[in-house]
Amino acid sequence: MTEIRLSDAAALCERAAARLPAGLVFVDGALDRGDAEEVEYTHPGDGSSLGRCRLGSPALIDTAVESAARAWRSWWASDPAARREVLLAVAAAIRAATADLGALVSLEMGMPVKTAIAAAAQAAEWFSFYAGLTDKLTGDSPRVGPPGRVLDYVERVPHGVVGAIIPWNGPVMAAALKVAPALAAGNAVVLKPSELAPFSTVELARIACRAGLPAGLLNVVGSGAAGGARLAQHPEVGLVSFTGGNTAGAAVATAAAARNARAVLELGGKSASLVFDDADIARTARLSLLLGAVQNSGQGCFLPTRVLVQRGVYDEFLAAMAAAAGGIRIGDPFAADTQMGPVVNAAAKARITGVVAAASGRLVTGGGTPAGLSDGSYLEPTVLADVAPDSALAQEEVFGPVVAVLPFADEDEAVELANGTRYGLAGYVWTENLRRAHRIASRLEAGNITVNGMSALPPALAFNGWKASGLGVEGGQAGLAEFQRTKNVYVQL
Ligand code: TXE
Repeated sequence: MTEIRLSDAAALCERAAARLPAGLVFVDGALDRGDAEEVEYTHPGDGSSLGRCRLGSPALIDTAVESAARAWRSWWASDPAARREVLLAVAAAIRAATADLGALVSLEMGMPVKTAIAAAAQAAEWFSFYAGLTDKLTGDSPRVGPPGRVLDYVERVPHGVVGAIIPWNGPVMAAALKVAPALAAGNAVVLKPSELAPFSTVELARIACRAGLPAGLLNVVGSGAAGGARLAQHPEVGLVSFTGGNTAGAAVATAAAARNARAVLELGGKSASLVFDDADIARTARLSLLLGAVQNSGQGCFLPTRVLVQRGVYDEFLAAMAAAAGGIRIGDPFAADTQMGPVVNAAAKARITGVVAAASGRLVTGGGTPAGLSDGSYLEPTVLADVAPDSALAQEEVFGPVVAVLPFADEDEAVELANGTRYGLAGYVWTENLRRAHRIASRLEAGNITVNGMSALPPALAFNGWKASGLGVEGGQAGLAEFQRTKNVYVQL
């Protein structure tokens, strides 16, 4: 692979466009053009056309599931060390292709290319981590009777075919969080990316296949809600792992429950960031803007989009956020120094603009289109202060570059505000006081708490949404167990 110079944005964009897969379906190791409606794709960075592609129909989901059903049994019957080596080879192949994978993500949904490349490298880490668990799968042998009389053992075995449904906001990482553990547990995967950003995951499957992953173990069908619904309903799909919004998540969970299949759900969030008066205000204000509104243009479920600031430092904090906003480099997602790209498409830009216009609260910075960026779907990082805790902006996910700031007096009020939404995905605590950090972390009703920063989703962690934010875990040993089921064998000796 020729060295890709990040300095040449136009060349990188052209290279990505030249690498767009010719089809949105990859089944049984072969690229296939879809058989459903045709979609016109555009690059959100400048509105340029990426061409027209056909989506895959529910019938193609059936074909992909049949292919996976054929593949998983021989995969599970193979030597664990051999499975480990295959997944290590897949990880290495992803690592060698991070620039191309990252560029495809930038092209299809506008993520700044450096961030997208780093996300592809993190996806490789997930494959390496789970490769290492592939030959360490264990069971139990409970003592259920006198020695020599009875032997009981509990095996942890794969579901067989796993359905994975992901959103558009970080498709390569969203895919890795599901595909790597599912394969390590012995399953085959049918992956249904979002119809808004299907290209990078088709390429991911092609890379895995070229690296030696047997055909049929990772099938990708670029499709819309109908394809996702078919996958969730399919009788051969033992577990559905879904990442996306609450509405679609509920539909998936209902379809799975109707046939006693398991569903793991990673849903939306309105995660609170609690800034105490002993935090480094200038640093915390800048990071709060970067993490909540600039990063992926605020299009992330676990981002700190609700910032609660102790009253004594409230005005200083807001002034520092406004100052930080002035220095953000917004623009071409392929430019190496870009910090913030466009939102995913024009419809999202219009929706988010409407949310800001209707929001209660005082506009501190942003709210419009950045100067000189009328092509594409760019928005300024936007901060609204004095937001009423029970208002729509404080309660509902925007999924765009908009942060709501609210004041609080003391720890009790901060915790009450933080826990005051239907969500429970993440929580952030900014303080130099160690006891306070752990005291607050223990009181927040969310599955993922961070103190003084944000993690890059290392594969060993347990990422899980509480309340309306999800069901089940992704990452670590707990995430592997989600892709297994137990079989108890009782032997009368
Ligand atoms: O979601 P959608 P989007 C959430 C985020 C936001 C949403 C944005 O909170 O709400 O995702 O992504 C498919 N049956 N998260 O707009 O519409 C659809 O084709 C089966 C949370 O993509 O929910 C797509 O592939 N499938 C997350 C996927 O579901 C259906 C991180 C998601 O689509 C379907 C990122 C149906 N009825 C975004 N309807 C987290 N918690 O980690 C749609 N789909």
